[in-house]
Amino acid sequence: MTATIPETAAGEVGRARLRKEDARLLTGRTRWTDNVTLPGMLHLAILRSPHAHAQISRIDVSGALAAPNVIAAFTGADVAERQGSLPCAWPVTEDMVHPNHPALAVDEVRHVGEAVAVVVARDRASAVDALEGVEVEYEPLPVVLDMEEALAEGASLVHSDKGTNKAYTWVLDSAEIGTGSSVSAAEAEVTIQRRYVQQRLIPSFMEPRSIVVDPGAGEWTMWSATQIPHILRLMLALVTGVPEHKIRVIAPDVGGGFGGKLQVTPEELITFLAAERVGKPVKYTETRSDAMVSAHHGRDVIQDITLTARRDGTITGLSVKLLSNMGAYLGLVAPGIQLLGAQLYNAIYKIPAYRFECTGVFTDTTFTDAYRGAGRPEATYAIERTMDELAAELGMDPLDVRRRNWITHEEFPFTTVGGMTYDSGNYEAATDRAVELFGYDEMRAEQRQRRESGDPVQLGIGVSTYTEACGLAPSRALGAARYGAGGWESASVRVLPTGKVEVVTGSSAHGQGHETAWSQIVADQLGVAFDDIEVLHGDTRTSHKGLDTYGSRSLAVGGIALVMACQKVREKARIIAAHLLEASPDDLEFAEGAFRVRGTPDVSKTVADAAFAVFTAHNLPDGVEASLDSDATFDPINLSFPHGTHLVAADVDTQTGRVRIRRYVCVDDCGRVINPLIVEGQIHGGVAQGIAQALYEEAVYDTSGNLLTGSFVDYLVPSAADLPTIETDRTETPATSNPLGVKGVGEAGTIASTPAVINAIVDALRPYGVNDVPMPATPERVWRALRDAQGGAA
Ligand code: MCN
Repeated sequence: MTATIPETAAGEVGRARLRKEDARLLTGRTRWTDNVTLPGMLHLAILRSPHAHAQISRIDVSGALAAPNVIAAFTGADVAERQGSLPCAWPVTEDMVHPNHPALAVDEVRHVGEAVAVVVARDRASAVDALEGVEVEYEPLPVVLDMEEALAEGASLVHSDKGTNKAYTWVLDSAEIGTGSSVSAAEAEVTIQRRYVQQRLIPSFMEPRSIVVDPGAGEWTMWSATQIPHILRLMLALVTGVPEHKIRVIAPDVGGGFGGKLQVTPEELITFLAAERVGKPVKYTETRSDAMVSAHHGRDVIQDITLTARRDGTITGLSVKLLSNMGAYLGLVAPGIQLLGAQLYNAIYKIPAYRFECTGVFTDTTFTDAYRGAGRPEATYAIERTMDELAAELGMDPLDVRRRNWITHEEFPFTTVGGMTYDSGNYEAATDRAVELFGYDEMRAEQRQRRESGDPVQLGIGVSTYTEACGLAPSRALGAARYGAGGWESASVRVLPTGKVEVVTGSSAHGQGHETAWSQIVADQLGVAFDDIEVLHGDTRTSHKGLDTYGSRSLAVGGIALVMACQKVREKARIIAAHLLEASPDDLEFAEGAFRVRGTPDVSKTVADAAFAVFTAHNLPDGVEASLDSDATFDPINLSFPHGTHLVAADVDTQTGRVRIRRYVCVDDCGRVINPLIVEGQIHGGVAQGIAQALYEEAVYDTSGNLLTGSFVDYLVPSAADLPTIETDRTETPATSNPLGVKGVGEAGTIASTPAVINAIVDALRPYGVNDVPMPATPERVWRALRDAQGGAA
């Protein structure tokens, strides 16, 4: 690694700058995919399966073709050869069962909402209306929704040709990888055994997915509300056979993704196929109800966890067995999602023995894939819930049982039983600060008092001391995990003749504020004004190389590529400035955006001076090319490991089951911070999503596989009014694996918050015999948990 923090910083990094992208986003002066309108553009509507599993015995689109304004209508059978299979890029085991995933069902449907026919019309309303003219006869087949039933002998099969509903089983054993002993040998004075269920969630991005495909004259352009324009282009080329250089993918401003737009979707391929058939631009914009049944879902994992410990609270072993619902098909990275958490069940603790096993299961449901946190919220939930159970079993304070087991700050770098090497962290500092802000002792005193007085509204205190692994990379580690791509990121810096700067990044922001943060980094690196920097992204023509945005990787990987590109620009500028100053490059120092000869502070040349000299090229040193532009690619040596402590005070009404979060205090550590305002916003959004899982959101199917929560009327995304004030603070323990010392933050809030909330509820109700409440902890469920704990007499 060669990049370093600049000799002098202009002080942009660390400033709480308002986001430069917000003016256009908030006033609507931007282009979302659905605003893209092209001459002659047609509109597409999709007929979706009402059955969870059925044979398509007859399908006829002639009625649709006869409808007004309809240009084309087709079925899966019509494109059976052409459509190939949607990709899954993470074959986690050699023997993983990988069924064909058609964009349009050909002869069988496997979940409600699967696409079966397409109508292309002059306008959207005509296309939607014409769907009524498509006749489909289905022969219903047996439906399997429950993962354990799906794995049982004689279960009906989602893919009959595969002979099994098991996609894979993946194992990590500390005794085998040499990071610990075997769990079977672990000393067990106390054993805590629990089953936790991560309910199915629906990533509720604000902007539904939208796609426009222009076939050009063999020069394809796809606009898509996607998180992954680069991966999408590559996959489109592989699936359709259109040469990669003939495909341009543009992700204009994208209204949120949360992992839900980390996908090569059936709808993208269908729109491509439609444009190909009609030879004209075609647009598809989904309704919210379409999104709920067809965009991939998240979580849906059953976790069996066993923790052994000594009576003094020291953990001796941990084993975890997961069932992970894949849904009907394998999403782009779905099989690997739980693997992203596999090495984090051991969390911040020193654990001598560990075993992890995950089985992926097919069911007749919408396919699942990444959702904010992806594997890490699941891991954190299970271990942080179990730590509280251990504390309760031993009569210890939940914080004390954590303190007894956590890695102390002197012990970093620390290689965990899961096989990761945490480079830096300070769990003591974050926890001490959270305890102080929260007033932990006073809260416990109030809790005691309310317990003693028999207050019908009990106070619960929830703790979550999380860490996570993000900054998705390094490429070699991803390769070792059989992931289909690398983990590097790229950046280019172009200094224009007037000294203004264009930055091209391979990351693809969809709400994270990269234009602002990247400008702050470049401003400091080059001594250029913040407003003189333009960040370009999301278009494979301007940014031809990138691996996009997910896994809280953009700053810790893409941001470093940017630093490296800036450093190359500075070195080129130094040579030109030295020439203009008639000095040796080695004698120059760079400060406040200018090169000066050491000891001669009055004469200087800026990066802008060098840029103009490059533009005229009248007076460049011999052998120096007329360019200040630079590219860089960064592939870190390690992931980054943010951490923090979240504390929740919840009032739980023992008569109604209602939970009210009274205080939410979080102290997070994402290393060096580029923009504190963005970081705080990310934590706020993440915490809101984690609370949503704990208290509100759940995708529910009926026994026939119909999604009962198919709109926002039934799928409860909390509003600001449902959420508490989130009190944030930070500690800063720089990462040692990158030159900026940064760690990711995009998912941290979600990962930390869910167990903190449920721990608070269970803590309130423990005196009543409650030791778990399923998620989402609705008033009814809390009330039932209380009633069941009291032998049915609440
Ligand atoms: N940042 C910073 N200092 C740090 C860490 C981060 O200033 N030490 C800033 C970064 O510069 C960036 C933002 O925080 O502007 C998030 O950075 P990072 O943690 O690198 O995460 P990514 O940019 O890669 O974003 C991905 C992450 C993920 S995985 C999900 S899911 C998610 C999230 O971001 N989806 C989001 N946040 C989201 N925010 C919005 N508005 N919409 C989504 O869909």
